Amino acid sequence: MGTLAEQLILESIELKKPVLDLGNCGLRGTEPELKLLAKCIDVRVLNFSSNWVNDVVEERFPLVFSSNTQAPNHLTQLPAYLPPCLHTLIAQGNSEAPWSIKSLQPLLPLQMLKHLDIGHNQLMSLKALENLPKLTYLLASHNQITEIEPIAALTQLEELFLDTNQIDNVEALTGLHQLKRLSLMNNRIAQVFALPKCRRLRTIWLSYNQITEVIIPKSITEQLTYLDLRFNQIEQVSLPWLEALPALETLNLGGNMLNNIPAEILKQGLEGIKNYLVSVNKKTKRRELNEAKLIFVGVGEVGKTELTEALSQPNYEFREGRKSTKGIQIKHWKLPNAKREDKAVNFVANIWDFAGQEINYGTHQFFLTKNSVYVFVWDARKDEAQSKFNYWLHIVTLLSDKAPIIVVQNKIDEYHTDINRQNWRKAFPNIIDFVKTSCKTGESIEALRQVVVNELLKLPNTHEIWNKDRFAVRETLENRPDDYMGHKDYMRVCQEQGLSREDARFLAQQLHDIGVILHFKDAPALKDTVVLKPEWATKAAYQLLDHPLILEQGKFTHEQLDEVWNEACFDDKHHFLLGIMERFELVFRLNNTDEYIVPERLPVSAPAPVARPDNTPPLSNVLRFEYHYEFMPKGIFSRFICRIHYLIKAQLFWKNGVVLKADQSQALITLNDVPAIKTIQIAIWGNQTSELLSSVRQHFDYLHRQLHLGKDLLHEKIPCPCEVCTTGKTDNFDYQHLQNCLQDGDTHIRCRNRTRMAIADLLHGITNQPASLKRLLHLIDTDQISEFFAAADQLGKQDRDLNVLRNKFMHEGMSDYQYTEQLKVWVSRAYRGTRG
Ligand SMILES: Nc1nc2c(ncn2[C@@H]2O[C@H](COP(=O)(O)OP(=O)(O)O)[C@@H](O)[C@H]2O)c(=O)[nH]1
Ligand SMILES: [Mg+2]
Repeated sequence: MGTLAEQLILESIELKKPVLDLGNCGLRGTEPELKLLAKCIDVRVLNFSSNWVNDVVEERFPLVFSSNTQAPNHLTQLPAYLPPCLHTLIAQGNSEAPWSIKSLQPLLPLQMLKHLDIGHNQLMSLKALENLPKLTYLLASHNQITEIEPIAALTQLEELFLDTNQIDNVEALTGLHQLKRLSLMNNRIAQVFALPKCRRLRTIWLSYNQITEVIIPKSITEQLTYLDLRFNQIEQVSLPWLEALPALETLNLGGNMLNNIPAEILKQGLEGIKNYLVSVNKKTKRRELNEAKLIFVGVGEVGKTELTEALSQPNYEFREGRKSTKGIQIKHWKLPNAKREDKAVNFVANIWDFAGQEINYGTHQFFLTKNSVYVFVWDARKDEAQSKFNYWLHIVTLLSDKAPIIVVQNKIDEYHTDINRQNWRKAFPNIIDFVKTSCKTGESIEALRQVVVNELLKLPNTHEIWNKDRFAVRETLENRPDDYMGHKDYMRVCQEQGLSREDARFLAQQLHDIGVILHFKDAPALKDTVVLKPEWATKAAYQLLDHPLILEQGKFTHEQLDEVWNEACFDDKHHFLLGIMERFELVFRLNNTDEYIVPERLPVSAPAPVARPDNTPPLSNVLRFEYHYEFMPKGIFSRFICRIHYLIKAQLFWKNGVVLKADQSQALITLNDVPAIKTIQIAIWGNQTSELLSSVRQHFDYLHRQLHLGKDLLHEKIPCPCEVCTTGKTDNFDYQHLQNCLQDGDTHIRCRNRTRMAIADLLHGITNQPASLKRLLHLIDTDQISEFFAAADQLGKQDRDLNVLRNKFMHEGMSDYQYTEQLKVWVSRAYRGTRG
């Protein structure tokens, strides 16, 4: 009887067994009986080890044990002869007592070999493996390998284990496109380590090296699910790095010197690490907005522009007689030494410097925004009336929703005087301070700067937290040289900076609000363009309003715009700019003509047919209504004309008046802005006076609302129609008062001329609009066209005209200015004859 090994070999030859287990046979590899192995032509699997890893299952290593029970083997070499058709060879030494195989030479004839386990030996070279291209599994851990160049030839390799060797260079692995698992634990891989480009790599063990950074080539990032980096010298893990590994399920980072992830987070595994990095990232990516509008207002020539220079220019020097500019100038001013709660802040004030020309007041209402600080400048040589204290303080207070105002008396080097500060402050509690300055001598400029900076820092919206990507978008927009860009282009910029579409839209609104861009998202004709330089649009507006042609006649044609906007910067944008003008209600297009009207620039006197007194019926047959303003914002009447233009009768309009016609009724509406209490008077005659009045009032209601004119500044009046009042001393009843009296059960009231009037008669024809009408008009005003049609249907108001309009909307996506006007005409018709 020979050795156990001999018995097992012979048995396997005889029985043609494919698996030959020679583990625990006390072998050294040099025994003569091992020559018999050459005859084992049926053996596919040959084992010499006491135990081995059969295969890796889900990153675990289940051990298989030899079924023999003699002394463990201790091979000093591979047997010189091996079964020729071997697929799998297990020749792994014991971890406590490594073997001493040094050469793989005997493997050379094994062209079928796929699986080789040669761990815990004394291999220094893998050279012989070059000739075994069919290998799919190689375990050569715990050897003395320094070089793995020969492995480059093993293109079928799927699993490669080379732990505990002396490898420092793994370039040879690039190109092993079948490789799924790679283990290089405890080698000499140092510093920045680029993972080999193996497309199918899913699992990598790299622990116990000296890696400081792992670079992940794009080709493998899609697949990688398991990455073990324990006990290296990694100091930082970044979110982008993690995000480049979308499939990663496990990341082991223990035993590194990470300085950007706390230990307790590391324990939470990949999800915990990711969440942590995301939250940190958000925090560091965010900062306060710290930006606001600083708006200078006041009449012309008081030194507004000079003051903006004095405040914002570090090396400012007063220069007499600088040329004044038209329109609006916008400057970006980085506040010096701004501090909030003792912390320095980078704060930018966008200074809006208005030209004081009276004739441009109409446009101010669109730029006097909330969340801004105002500086109202006056010059002591002009008194309070000349300086239009009342006007500016009122308009700013109304439109800005009581934003802080600093009242500055400038040019005190020439003259100065005192005003009753208490009174002004009582009327306008939002006045923060009164400062007296001189740009010429520099007096109190620093004091003014302090007050201004303080107020800017206090504005609540400047504390708003913004993401860095939003700032990035902003910066991109600012660095563009263009005056405007397409909305699509804007969205692309946002997308590039990582903003969602919704964020991008919201950002546009905010940038509009802080005065960085102009974007009219609610206006279909305008929303496709984002104005990057608001000055560009205002310049266009002033160029039009101040053009000799318009100053003379108050009107122009589309062709004439080529002359008005003849600069290259306005090319191709006439239509858009005209749209802005229409939107701002500075201009309207005359029904069915190519003519545009600028009401503010129309002649003051009425055309002849209106001026003739016999044109209107006796006052007793006229329905009258009036608005009395204790404060009247400029441009209100011109805007009304623009709004109501679709009812204008035969070109009967002038600067302070308009004649309307609707079916059988006519209206004469005039502005009287001479007296202290300015008035707008409405006179309507014909068959359907009540309906026409209702249309007219709807527009005034809208304007009053928009200008924040409340009951304290505005009174609705009904002129007394008694004979005495209509022929001589006129009296008015307060509309609200009449309604109250009626509600209290009164039936009659006496006018100043002692005529007893029935309250019901006085109120006859002056109905408040039905809520449904208001709603329809509101939907049009706010560009909710689909909702408008739905509401009209719900009210049962469909007719042929509405269907025509609806089709237009559905098929052409119409909802430009002209179109919405048509809708309004339809509404006013639909409501004629209905009582509130
Ligand atoms: N003496 C004097 N002149 C000033 C002062 N500030 C501005 N000016 C002059 O007043 C004129 C109008 O100034 P400007 O800033 O263009 O006024 P704006 O129309 O309100 O912007 C210019 O000639 C300035 O040089 C000042 O403090 N003292
Ligand atoms: Mg100026």
